[in-house]
Amino acid sequence: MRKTVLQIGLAGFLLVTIFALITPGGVKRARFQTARIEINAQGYQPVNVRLRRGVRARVTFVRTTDLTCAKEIVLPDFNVRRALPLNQPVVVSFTPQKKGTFAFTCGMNMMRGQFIVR
Ligand SMILES: [Cu+2]
Repeated sequence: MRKTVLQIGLAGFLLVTIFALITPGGVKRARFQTARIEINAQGYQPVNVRLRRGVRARVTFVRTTDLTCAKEIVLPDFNVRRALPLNQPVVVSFTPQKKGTFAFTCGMNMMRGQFIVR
């Protein structure tokens, strides 16, 4: 068994990394996908993040500024609310089960980004 990294690049969107398992029979099965979102003075970077349905996602949020109100991260559709200490990466894990767009927001629902699940 070997772990490989497949990278999917989509113009204007974050590079999402899919970690795949290659079985002895050569069948590729995605095990998890990762994304990294920085919260800086411009807001969420990137603000649109593509994910694949049915694959566990590990999304790292790292807040690098004190200039915005985004001191918490909320994923309402996935029952996630986490504090974002300055410069400390916070990994949120969830599995998107449905296609669609799913918001991530600050604690007051003012700053918004979205996961685009396909
Ligand atoms: Cu806010």
